[in-house]
Amino acid sequence: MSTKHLYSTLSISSLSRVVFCLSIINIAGCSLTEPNVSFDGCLAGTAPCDEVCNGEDDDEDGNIDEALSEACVLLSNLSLSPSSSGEGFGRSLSTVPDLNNDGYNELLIATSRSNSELDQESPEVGKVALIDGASREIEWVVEYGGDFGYSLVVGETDNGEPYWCSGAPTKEGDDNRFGRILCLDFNGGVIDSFSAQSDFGLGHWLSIMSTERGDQLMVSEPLWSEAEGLLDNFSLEEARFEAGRILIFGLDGGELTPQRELIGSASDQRIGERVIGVGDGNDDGISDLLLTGYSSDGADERQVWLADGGRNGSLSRLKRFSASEFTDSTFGASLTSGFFDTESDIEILAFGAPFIEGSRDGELDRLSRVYFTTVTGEPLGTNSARILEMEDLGIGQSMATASVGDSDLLVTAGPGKFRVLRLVGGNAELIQEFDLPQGSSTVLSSSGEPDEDGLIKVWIGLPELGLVKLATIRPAELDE
Ligand SMILES: [Ca+2]
Ligand SMILES: [Ca+2]
Ligand SMILES: [Ca+2]
Ligand SMILES: [Ca+2]
Repeated sequence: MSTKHLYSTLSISSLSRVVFCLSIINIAGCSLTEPNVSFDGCLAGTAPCDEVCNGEDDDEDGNIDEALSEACVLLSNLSLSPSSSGEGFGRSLSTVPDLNNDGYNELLIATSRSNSELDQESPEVGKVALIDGASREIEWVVEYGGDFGYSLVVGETDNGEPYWCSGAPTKEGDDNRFGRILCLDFNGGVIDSFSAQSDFGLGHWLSIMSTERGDQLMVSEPLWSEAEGLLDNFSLEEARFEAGRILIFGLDGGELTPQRELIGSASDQRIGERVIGVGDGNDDGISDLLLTGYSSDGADERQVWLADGGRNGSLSRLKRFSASEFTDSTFGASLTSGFFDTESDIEILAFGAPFIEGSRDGELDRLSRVYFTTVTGEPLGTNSARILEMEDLGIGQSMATASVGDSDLLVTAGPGKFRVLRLVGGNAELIQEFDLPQGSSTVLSSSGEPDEDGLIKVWIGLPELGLVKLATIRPAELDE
């Protein structure tokens, strides 16, 4: 029995404003090793069979993978890659709401150096490209120095206009400012920018927090050391060394306006290497924060904290999570939240530890893990994967939340591995797993609502390979 593959390659010709162009490698064809395929009469090629999750139209009604009782998750054969040197392509990714009203969300892809290659004495130009979600052609590319594109978020102004912001964390030219954030519109025009003379750190991590008054931009600065804050009424008796800071901005009337700032409550906390807004855990009506920080007693292992989001000034921790094993400070490498439990309607928080070193039967054992908890810090189940390559990371390196109707799925990845998870009554359940190409870290972004084709798109950046891959999720048909 043979499996037939059809390979075709399509290159997009250069557009006037395009700095690099993508080639799309589309490998169509059927594979008999896909999950859930029934090896019965279908293979004889005569009668239509029941629809199963395989990317094929098994029941021959013209629709693919429809009317299934479980979400159908597939790794697409589509890959996006730049036609010239692709190193750093996919360093950050963000799905964009449908800009041209054709029923397909768009995508921003950044090309920027990896963390280990950043050199603040020698900044490089980074690029961010807007890709049309339906045609997958490049609409425009914005270039900027200072390793622009290192971080990337998409938000909405209070009057519903989408915008995007990106960090340029390295020194600009000869002046001695470190770190700039630029916010732009979707024609590629700059709306506003913010820079700070900070020790290396501003622009590494950005996050959007949704509030009733519109989206707020969270900018973290983990190595911040000062006594004076950005806001007028803020000063300490003495400077806190590497306490870290999180700035919360509004984008009102085309200006980035700092609204609040949170600083580490003691030196050495380095807060906000990762931070996201989550639900209200302490019942004061204000969204709280899930973030990383370090204990101020000099311990090296990074922790994950739930913190009071209503503060202005010193951070107030509500809960603290840490691993008892050695994680090489990868604890909290990725954070997300969603309604992941099929049996409950409460918001669940998730964080990843892509490297955990322990021992099993006296032998060194390396694992990666995703942890689930609630906004009040109640521990729930975990999901783990064994790491086979000695120095590699595993699942939990990156995460995204995919909304599939009433509940959400957690998508997580690490070098070579991609998993889709959910919770059932607090216990983690594996929905689907795929191998990814080896040799790269992973970056994930999931579209919100399904596109016109009924599919939620999860884009997978593999920056060391200069490749962006696509996984699709078709939500289960709801029983009426
Ligand atoms: Ca069908
Ligand atoms: Ca099918
Ligand atoms: Ca569109
Ligand atoms: Ca709160």
